[in-house]
Amino acid sequence: MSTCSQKVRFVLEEKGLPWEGKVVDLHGGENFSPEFLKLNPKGVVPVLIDNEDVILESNNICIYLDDKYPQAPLMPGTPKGRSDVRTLLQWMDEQVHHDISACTYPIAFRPGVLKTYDTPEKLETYILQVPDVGKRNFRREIMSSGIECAAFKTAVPRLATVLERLNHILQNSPYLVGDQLTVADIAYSPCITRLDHLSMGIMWEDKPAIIDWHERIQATTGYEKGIRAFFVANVIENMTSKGNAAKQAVSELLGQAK
Ligand SMILES: N[C@@H](CCC(=O)N[C@@H](CS)C(=O)NCC(=O)O)C(=O)O
Repeated sequence: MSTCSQKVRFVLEEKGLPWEGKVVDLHGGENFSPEFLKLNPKGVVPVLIDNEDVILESNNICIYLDDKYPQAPLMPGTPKGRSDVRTLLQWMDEQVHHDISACTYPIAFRPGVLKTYDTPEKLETYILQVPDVGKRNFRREIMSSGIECAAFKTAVPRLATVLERLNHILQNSPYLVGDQLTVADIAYSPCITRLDHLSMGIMWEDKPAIIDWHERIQATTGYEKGIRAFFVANVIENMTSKGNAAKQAVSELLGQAK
């Protein structure tokens, strides 16, 4: 259910490339094991192993796959188009992915983490496994305050601004860059799916261009085989019911931002 892994599987399936998956138990901290950290010192998924080569960073992996396996191209044919895709991916790396985590963890994952790591000592041991010090603080804040934390309160209005921007693009174009599916659409669609699972659809219910675009994306082979086929029902049920409980807080944050 990791949004970053979803986009890589989307690309693999859209291109019809053969691949084998290995599930990494994030909740159990398998991503912090010495074996995994040897592959990715940041301790995050996805990791692509292509023959002997280890490729990191989901957006980078998508572009790598498109470069190396040119069938069903997912990058535009012009320098301007490619530059527009890279801009959207950079915004995602700088902010959007962080804000999606800042919604998912406080709303949906926090209760499960607090149940598994059920003493302050166990929780701190879990947090200290995170290689990045800034991310440790982010996780501590989320675990201590849930949807009252500053990260959540910043993420909701900031994601609303991103959705405004996407809506503006999609009012004039069937896809985020030009008239064909690109890595930009593939990178952003799991975010919409995640917010939807978190019962946060209020954020784009007045944006028909986003609704139409996402329907188009969901009808692709890549989404069907790379994302929907891997849905885990009980994880989605947990996100949706916890998201329902947070709906009021989300609409208040959206209201304050107007
Ligand atoms: N910038 C990285 C972010 C990867 C990332 O944060 N992955 C999440 C899942 S979407 C993860 O592994 N989280 C586990 C953790 O942080 O403990 C990418 O795009 O690949």
